[in-house]
Amino acid sequence: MATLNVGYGSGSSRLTSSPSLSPTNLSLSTKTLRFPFSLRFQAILSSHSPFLLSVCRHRATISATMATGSVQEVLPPALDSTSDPPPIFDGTTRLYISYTCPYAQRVWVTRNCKGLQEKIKLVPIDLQNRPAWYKEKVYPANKVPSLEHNNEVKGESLDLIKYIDSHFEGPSLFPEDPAKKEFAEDLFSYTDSFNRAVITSIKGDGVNEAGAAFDYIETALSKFDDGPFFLGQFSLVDIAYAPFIERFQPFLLDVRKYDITSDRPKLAAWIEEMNKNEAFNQTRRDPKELVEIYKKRFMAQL
Ligand SMILES: N[C@@H](CCC(=O)N[C@@H](CS)C(=O)NCC(=O)O)C(=O)O
Repeated sequence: MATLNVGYGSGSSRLTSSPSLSPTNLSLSTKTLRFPFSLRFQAILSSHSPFLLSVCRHRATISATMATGSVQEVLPPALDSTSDPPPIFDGTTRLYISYTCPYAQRVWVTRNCKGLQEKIKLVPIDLQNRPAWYKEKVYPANKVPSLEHNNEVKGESLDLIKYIDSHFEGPSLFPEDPAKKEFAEDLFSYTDSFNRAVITSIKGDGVNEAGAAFDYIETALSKFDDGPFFLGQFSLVDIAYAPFIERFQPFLLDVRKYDITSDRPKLAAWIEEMNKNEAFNQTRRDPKELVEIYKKRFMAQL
């Protein structure tokens, strides 16, 4: 069974390997050390020599979509009600996140995939003890994620991943092909229904809604056969779903004994590919922590 519980736990200050490090993880870390093949390097190569890029990609046995995580970023501690604000609107591009928010994670992964770790500064917020200045000075909606760029602050994760992809350097994470573009929009529109359906099952005592939602995903993953991702090749659509599936899979397995990959070979393959994506892995939490968060949030209401 493919599983997303690889266990790249991250503390508030640094990503560390969790005690449940699996053999898959070990090989991923080795691969990272052996092939420090940054996306920025790939972007330079692709503009100068697409052929050389493809050779390098082949040699490194990692695709552009998996590569950016090769630099292990030291993560800053989350800011809380006692923390001073950063020097807002000083020209720095800042991505305000919470380390445990799946919506913020979408934007964080996009930033990592494009190799923008130095261009877009992460500003983690402690949502449980939020600094007042965040609502007052940064983002009146008082949610994460938000992006401070060019003297403006924008929100909404799906808008932000598209904004970052089109306004910043790095490999494009969205296809040109009109059929793929159209399907991408359908899948973006489905994300909220997908999350609602699974959460309905999580709150209830059956898995009917979740099962139907994962069947929809399995069918969607079958549409293009030029790769294991939603649009064939890796794209923003994968980024939109990954943080949620990262949470749903271990929760449903642990609490409902429901394996989302059973009889869903496309989903199993997709999860396996996502597990190789270092840009994503660098944003992940220990699955046990994610299960506990969901138990507290949803099962307390039962
Ligand atoms: N639709 C928003 C949802 C963002 C969202 O709900 N973020 C949560 C954290 S996961 C939040 O900031 N909650 C704080 C609050 O609602 O007060 C998006 O896609 O960015």
